Amino acid sequence: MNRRDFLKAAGVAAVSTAISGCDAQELRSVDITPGAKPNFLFILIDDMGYKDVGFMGSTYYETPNIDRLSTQGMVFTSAYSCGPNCAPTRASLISGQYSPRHGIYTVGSSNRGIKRLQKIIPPANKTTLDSNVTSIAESLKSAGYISASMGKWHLGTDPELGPVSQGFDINIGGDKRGSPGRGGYFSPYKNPNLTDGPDGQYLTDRLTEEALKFIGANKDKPFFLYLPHYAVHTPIQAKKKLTEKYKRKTPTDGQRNPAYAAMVESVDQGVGRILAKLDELNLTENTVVFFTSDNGGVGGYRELGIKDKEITHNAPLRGGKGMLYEGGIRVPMTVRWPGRVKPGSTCDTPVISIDFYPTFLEMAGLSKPSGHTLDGESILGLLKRKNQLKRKAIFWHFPAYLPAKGGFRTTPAGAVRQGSYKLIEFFEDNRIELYNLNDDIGEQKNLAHKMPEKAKELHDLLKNWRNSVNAPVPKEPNPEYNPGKPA
Ligand SMILES: [Ca+2]
Repeated sequence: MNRRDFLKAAGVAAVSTAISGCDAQELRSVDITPGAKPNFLFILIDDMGYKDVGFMGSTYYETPNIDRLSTQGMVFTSAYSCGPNCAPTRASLISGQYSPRHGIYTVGSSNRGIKRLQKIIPPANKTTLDSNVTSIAESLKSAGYISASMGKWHLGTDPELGPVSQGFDINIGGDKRGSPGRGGYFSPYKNPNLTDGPDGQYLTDRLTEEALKFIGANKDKPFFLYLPHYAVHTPIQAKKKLTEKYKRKTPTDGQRNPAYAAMVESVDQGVGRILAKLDELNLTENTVVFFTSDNGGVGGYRELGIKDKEITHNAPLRGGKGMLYEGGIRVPMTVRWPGRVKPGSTCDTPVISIDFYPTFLEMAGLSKPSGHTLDGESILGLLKRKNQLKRKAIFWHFPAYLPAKGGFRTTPAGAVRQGSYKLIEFFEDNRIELYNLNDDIGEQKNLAHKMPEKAKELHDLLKNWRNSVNAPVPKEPNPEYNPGKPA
């Protein structure tokens, strides 16, 4: 049975049973030659849900190129984003740090939504990444890499706070905004960092073109291509012909939006063209390709009693973008590195956005930058199936409100995952929820009362971590809180 059939048969959930980690059996020892620097191609899809690709079990969306990529490398079934929405994850990726260190907890302000329903005052949120952070691009630049950011940046605008300010040699299309320019996905884009193409050119295709040009122009030097597509974030705008195709297709597993499916397929076509380019230029062997998302899919609204907001469907996961339930933070992820990573391999060890920075450094044989804390751990040992990670747990801190129709997608919260257990703490009322993801990936059975010792163990871990990173926990009552007041 191939992996896709396995995932289908197992309903995806069962893949997380081997939570202890990747198969320890080693592939073949291909040691990294000191000084040999691989290229890095990092494809980051915006808002792509855990099950929005074929290799994670979707039968509605069609992603043959991404699926092929996944069969040539390792799939991580417990990959997480640092934030349940865009900006915090991106800041963590670029800095290698958990959100309390860079202060970007959410998108925009931390008190979004109806103020009279907010019980506590959340800490202020930052919307830009400090230029004094030693970014991954700066670390790679000092080792001779040329780097480009192509697509959504969302952490500030050049020259002070955009990709170039953080060490990227090239910035195409990225600034403080979290969605495409005023023109949307079709040219004229009205994006100040992207020249318009021919009328009607599709943004995903354009970013692919730019990626192909960059790879061609830099085939002889080590490069880092950060390709954070604007897709598949709103506005949901797709090529008409592709949309028509999905209109004729029967929805499956709650995935039913033809235009969104077409956006996913355009991403897939772009990935196919880029992989073909690597083949053509004989760069495949020496290029590590990462594919993942910045947060969960826009779904999980039905549980909130909201029917019309769901764009994709994250089942079997609970919730979606903007929540610390698995649907908001668990993402698809695959890594390909021919000769180093066994084709068709799977890893269930939890990994998270901050792990990429140290992974790049280890793959390139570089030491950690001085004076800059890296919170993650290199996953190279997992990829080579040599060793497990040293850390005990991973953490989230989201002290912010995110609105949903008449209420909230989330209230301020934090979370920890240790082994198969995950604890979520909601700061408004100190409510604790504990789940065993091993047999409850959908987070339906709160074990907090049944397993008080386990709950305390994880809660203590979370509190200790918050102290270690000076995470601000909101406690102050909101004087405007007045749920009885008419809207
Ligand atoms: Ca996002």
